[in-house]
Amino acid sequence: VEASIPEPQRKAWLEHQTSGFKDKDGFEKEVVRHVETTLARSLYNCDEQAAYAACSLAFRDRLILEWNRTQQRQTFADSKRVYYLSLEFLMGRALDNAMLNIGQKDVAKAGLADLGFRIEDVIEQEHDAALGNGGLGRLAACFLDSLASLNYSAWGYGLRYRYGIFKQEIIDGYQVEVPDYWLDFNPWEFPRHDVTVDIQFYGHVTKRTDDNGKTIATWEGGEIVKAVAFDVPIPGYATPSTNNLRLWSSKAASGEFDFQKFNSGDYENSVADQQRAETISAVLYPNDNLDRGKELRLKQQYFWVAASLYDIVRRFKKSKRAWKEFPDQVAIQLNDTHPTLAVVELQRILVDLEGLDWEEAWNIVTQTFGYTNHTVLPEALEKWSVPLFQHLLPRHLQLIYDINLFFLQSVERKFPKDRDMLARVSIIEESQPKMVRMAHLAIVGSHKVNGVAELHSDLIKTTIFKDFVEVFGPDKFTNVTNGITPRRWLHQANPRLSELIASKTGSLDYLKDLTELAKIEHYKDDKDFRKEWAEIKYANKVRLSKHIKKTTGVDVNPSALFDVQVKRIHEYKRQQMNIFGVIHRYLTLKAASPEERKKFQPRVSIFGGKAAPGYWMAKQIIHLINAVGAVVNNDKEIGDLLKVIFLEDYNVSKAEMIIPASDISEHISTAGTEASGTSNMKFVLNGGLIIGTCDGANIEITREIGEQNIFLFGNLAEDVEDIRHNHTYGSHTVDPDLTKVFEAIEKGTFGEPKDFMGMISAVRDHGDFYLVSDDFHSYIETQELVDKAYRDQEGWVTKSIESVARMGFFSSDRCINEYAEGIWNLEPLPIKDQK
Ligand code: 6GP
Repeated sequence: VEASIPEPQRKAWLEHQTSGFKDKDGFEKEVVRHVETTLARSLYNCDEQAAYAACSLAFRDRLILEWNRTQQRQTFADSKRVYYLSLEFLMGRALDNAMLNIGQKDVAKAGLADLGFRIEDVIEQEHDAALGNGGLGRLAACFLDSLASLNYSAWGYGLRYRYGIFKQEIIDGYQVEVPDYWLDFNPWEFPRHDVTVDIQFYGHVTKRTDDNGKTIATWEGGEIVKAVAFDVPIPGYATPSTNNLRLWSSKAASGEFDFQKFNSGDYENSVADQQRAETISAVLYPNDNLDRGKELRLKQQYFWVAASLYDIVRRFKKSKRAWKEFPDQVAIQLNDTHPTLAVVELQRILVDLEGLDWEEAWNIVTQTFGYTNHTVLPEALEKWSVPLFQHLLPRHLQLIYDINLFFLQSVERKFPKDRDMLARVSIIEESQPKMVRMAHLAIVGSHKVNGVAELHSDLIKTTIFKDFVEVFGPDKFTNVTNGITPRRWLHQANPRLSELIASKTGSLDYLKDLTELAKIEHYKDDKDFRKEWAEIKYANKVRLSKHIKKTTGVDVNPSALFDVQVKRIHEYKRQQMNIFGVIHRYLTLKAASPEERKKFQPRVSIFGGKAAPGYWMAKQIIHLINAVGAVVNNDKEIGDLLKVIFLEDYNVSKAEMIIPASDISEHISTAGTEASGTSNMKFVLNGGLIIGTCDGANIEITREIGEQNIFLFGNLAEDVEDIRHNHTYGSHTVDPDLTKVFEAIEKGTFGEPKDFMGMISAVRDHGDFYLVSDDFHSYIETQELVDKAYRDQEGWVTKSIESVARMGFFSSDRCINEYAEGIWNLEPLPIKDQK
């Protein structure tokens, strides 16, 4: 890079490299400069918000230099890149992460203190970048961190939503959604007004035959919307590598407004096009594990995919390579089926615009794409109606029909006369109306399909994609167990624990190779180490207690057992079982004598999570949790023995505070429904234990940390189907303890019973699809084991230390290396003179 700088600019460039802040004074100088010039404020008028802004701008300046250099390095190397296409990136805050990854948080802390600020308060000013719903979006964010930290040439592509996931307020126990104005001040994005792509919708297709007898299809008419790039730098940890996340924003192709309409006085309509266009990137659909089939959503998908592919192809074409080399230069990962249109769009570019033969083009396409499935829930498997496709993307529908025809012909050759097989694997579902099955298209268009934990990857092969294993053979299907970045989820969220670990492993290098954690197991009997371990957990609980007091007004005792379930509210995740269990505990306590009560382990049951705005049952669950809290928390007889807390507006930055404060966390999905889970990994990495079902990554966590360190319960995935069948056709009786819980609710113990009848009748009258009653007894019993284990504090600390020591496998670095080797065929780009 340096050698390529022209001589006249070289001196200035070299000086620039050494500018910035080498120490606290240098940092302060930069902050003051930004306050006074960029923000145009006087230092006397510098509040925490301004300090945050100036501090971010100072770090951003440093990031930009490395970012530019990384992009140049990758361009010069001209080696393969991976593009991670995700409709969600749940990034959380950027400043703390940037300071830690660059390795200058200490400098900032001292500098800010000189200026009269506490670094924690400054960090708190930042609004979360919440462009995602839950696990799928947060995984994408962890992957970006690992890709940069491991020096892979990688870009993320997503949408720049003007409103991310809504803010949740709890009013009278109910969830109320409030828009998320996150772009008020966002120093972490760079608009690239020069990087734009015109995206076409609607219109029609004409076909003609050229001189060689080849059919040429042309997509004409319709409307054009402009995609504008916004770039977000992604700093790697302890490396200069700074990758790019490119988010697309929509704008009217015609400019700000229609001059003709404006000049004729039609002001309202003069901005109509602008507003219509901007709607595309306006909001994130707030559904987790659910597909609603709305036209605007399909528009979002095509808009983002078409802009991204145009960009990727433009970059490839600069290298002047032959098309057949495309898959050697480009790997594209589909984060679930949301970007599956990319398969069709690349085929369209190659065949319609670049004139390649169908076969040649299709080979390129299938070698380029990989598809990750994140759920087996049928309500989340995307399908789009054929008439909608026909209207919005007429040429793409034709291409899908062609792709399907060739695919079905190949199936027919392998399974002659098996009409049922053809119907089952077809990309088109023969329903009324016909539907395009996006998962089928993604499988047919990719060279690898992966699940996100062992059980999940097995399940997709034996259930939803079974036929495809027969068609393509088993090697196309693989597993990559999810991981999390230890930088954010240990070092940043739990600095004291990170420091303690580093004092035993010798350095912070364990953040680059998480298997180094194993070293701390040697100290599990060391008295001082154990004491400090327990103290850190307690301090984290004190911090959370203060937050609980501030936000809910409830006093909780930090010495009580903190039991946490934070995640999206969903019936399959079974928060309803948790709150029924809490009610059972409350009834037991009420029935006990004051003497007996003393024997009970005090507990704080903490919930958090958003319900999709249209998900009635999930909202009812939130309401019940709050209603139970209102009664239990004010029951003088119960006091500290039980508290029930619902934390409002769970998001990434709150997770960073909540997770380190947990003693036990709940991962209690009906077996076979939670593809992996990733918060399970975060909790254990922070020294919390787990109560959970044999589902998703819980199984692999158990294998790594040992059965003695986890509280497993409930029916197994392999039995779920039979049990459900029995609910419908056999005799279904509700567990007696659960019946008592229902009776208490129906008596009005927690307010108006009819508000909660949906949850009760789902179990009692509608087949109990999620096996709440079947698992209830074993859940309650296992919670009693948790109480008992917690009373043995020494034993508990041993479990906690052993668990953390054995979590090395669950780093997203390991996970990304597996993708790179097994799916992308990608090597890191080595950096000379890296520390
Ligand atoms: C989620 C899965 O529910 C979760 O188990 C997994 O850990 C996460 O993906 C990351 O792999 N799936 C979704 O959020 C989703 O919407 C379509 O899938």
